[in-house]
Amino acid sequence: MPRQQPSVLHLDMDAFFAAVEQRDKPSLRGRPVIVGGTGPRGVVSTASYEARVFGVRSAMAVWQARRLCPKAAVLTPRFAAYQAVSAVVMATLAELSPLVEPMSLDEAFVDLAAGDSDPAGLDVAGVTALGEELRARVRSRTGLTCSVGAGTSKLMAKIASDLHKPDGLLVVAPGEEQALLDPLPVTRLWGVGPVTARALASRGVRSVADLRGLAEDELVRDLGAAAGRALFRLARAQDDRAVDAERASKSIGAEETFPTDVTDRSWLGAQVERMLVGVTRRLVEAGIAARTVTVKVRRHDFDTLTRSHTLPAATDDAATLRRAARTLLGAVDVSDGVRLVGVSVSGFEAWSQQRLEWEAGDAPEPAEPRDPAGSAPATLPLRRPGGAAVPALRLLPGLDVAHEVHGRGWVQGAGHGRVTLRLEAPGDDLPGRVVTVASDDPRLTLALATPKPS
Ligand code: TTP
Ligand code: MG
Repeated sequence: MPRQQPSVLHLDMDAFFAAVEQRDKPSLRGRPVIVGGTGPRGVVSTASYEARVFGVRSAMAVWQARRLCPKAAVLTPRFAAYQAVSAVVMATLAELSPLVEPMSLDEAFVDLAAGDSDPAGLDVAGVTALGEELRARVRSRTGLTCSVGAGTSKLMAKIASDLHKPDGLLVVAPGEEQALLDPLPVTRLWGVGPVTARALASRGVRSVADLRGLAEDELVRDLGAAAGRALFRLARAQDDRAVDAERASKSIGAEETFPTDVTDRSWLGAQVERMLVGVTRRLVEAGIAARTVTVKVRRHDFDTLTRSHTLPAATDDAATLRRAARTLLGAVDVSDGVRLVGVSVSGFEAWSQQRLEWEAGDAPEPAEPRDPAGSAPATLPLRRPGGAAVPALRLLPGLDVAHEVHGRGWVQGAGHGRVTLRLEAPGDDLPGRVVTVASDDPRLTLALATPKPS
């Protein structure tokens, strides 16, 4: 029974990592900001809207992004800060309903009908008012904007939150679903990856309306029973997936069905690697690491097999996950043709420890005890008490520091034995001034926010 009310809500923070950086670094407000890997092969996690104007996009190489937008501040991610904001957002959503399904740090579905709101209040006017109230609460509690969508299904809610982004709200009235979907590209539907999109384009299918021109058995013939039927239904706004508070924690994966049987192993390997890029991104977004990699292959005769490998330690490192997936796929016989490949990761662990090590290199244990409640930032000395520099402690741009004389700030740049600090810190309203000190200045400490124990 499809829902009669727009009671599925989806919230997604705007330019999430970059927005947190602009909030915590007043000098960057209104300016282009790129958050990503700062090393030579770094990739953009996200960019502020000021940087997107120049064409900077998630997953682009940082060198390319810098070329498009040379004025942008390029910052290393501060996961602890993002996770703290995420906890506030998820708690705000939990006030609406007990049924919240987090999809990543900055995104979640809510089933409003599972809450104790008056069912009569879940009409378009009621959900609109609720959505505006939610957005106001998120803004006042986090200082950040989000976009909210609602509709009669997860599909509609997710598409709606994206359509009026940033800082928008869209409630899709029951009955309006098809009109909204029809002009959108098929890639907006779940499960339509680049391979499927190309196969559909070769039949002249680009929009959802075009897709509705294909009969169900044509789609089933091209994509297999499961994917073909699912796509047929999604194109008609038929989506009865429940909001599931438990799902998020089990596994993250992607799979794609091909229009023809594939025997080319290297092509299959390339598809798995492509899907793994998205899977790894979702791991990073969720702030977690995975221990187990699973590859799934459906053969021409619909015989499906899965192969898993468990790593010695949980990781969110793309190269490690790729090696494991490649080995797994290499052990599968594909000579008779393959209809579907998928890859997923599971066995999650909180990222915190790994991230701290990553941010701090091989630094020794912090000299000062960390606040066990996890709220106060711990600091790491840049020199051991005896005076020797801690070589692996990297002063990456964007990280929070404290200087005995100059006070709190963040690393704007470092090199040639010097580090430039911007003297402003989370909670400040006005831009701070810039100072340069020696990078082995014993009065300088790196402030690593300690994540709350999960
Ligand atoms: P998104 O919600 O996809 O992107 P966004 O919040 O930055 O921008 P908007 O929603 O306004 O379009 O992802 C949330 C965060 O996840 C993002 O801020 C950074 C991280 N992320 C990555 O690390 N790599 C990626 O490729 C993407 C897309 C996101
Ligand atoms: Mg977002």
